[in-house]
Amino acid sequence: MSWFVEQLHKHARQQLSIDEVLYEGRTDFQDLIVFRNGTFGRVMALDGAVQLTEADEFAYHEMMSHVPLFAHGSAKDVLIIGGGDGGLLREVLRHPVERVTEVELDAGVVEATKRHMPFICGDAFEDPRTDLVIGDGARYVAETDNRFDVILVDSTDPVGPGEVLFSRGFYADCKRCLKPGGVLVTQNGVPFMQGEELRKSVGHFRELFTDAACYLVSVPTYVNGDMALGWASLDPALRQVDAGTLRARYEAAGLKTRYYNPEIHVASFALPNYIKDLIR
Ligand code: AG3
Repeated sequence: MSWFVEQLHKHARQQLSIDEVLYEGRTDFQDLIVFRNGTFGRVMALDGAVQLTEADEFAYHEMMSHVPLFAHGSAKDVLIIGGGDGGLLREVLRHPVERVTEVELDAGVVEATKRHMPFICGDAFEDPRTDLVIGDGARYVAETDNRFDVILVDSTDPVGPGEVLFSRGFYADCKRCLKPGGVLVTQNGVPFMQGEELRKSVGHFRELFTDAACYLVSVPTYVNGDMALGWASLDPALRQVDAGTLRARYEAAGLKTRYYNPEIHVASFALPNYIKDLIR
């Protein structure tokens, strides 16, 4: 049996058995592999880091989309930075949004996942509300005149091409692109292992936005603890929407979800003390 080794950290690694390699190569920006694993189904990794698996992608994609979208309640314009596999786009499109702009740097990620994990995006890229831009997300938010209710940053970790998506300048540009009452949500790593990353991001949010926080999601293949999703908004009330209001919105939307529900939405903002201390 051969093993895929994810070495994100100096003293800890994750190993997944490879049943079959479906694709392995180099895009214009990064190394990309898609393989099959007996427990997780199809797995996609970039530069040696697991990005998503067939079995557990629902947790991350549902929490990154439905928490900000149900908190907002009437988002029309959504921007996704990254997310080339289309899983997040798929979840966002389940809401009555008017337009979803997705800016992905690496066309190779879109192509490889469309081909080898087509069930992730379904027909999301063909939806008339979708506007896929292949380009640099940091540059996009620095230059565009478009404004958004919700901005979602579905990035890799802050090494390689994803690094700029954790900078203060990038977050400031995201703020510029938010409509009043808007919210920014970011992939912020596993705080037990990547505490500095979360501390820095939330520090920038605090300087730039009215409300700065993070919430948690448990994704089996993002190992060594819960993952943090950063939350930065211009309206503190968005983070305080109660479970009853969320339930009414969730039921009106008629969504069937496997991770998200209004109770977990509220609860995901409750943080263990070691994470509270990190972002204080
Ligand atoms: N992007 C986030 C992957 C982060 C993995 N990092 C980690 N385990 N520390 C996922 C892309 C899915 N659309």
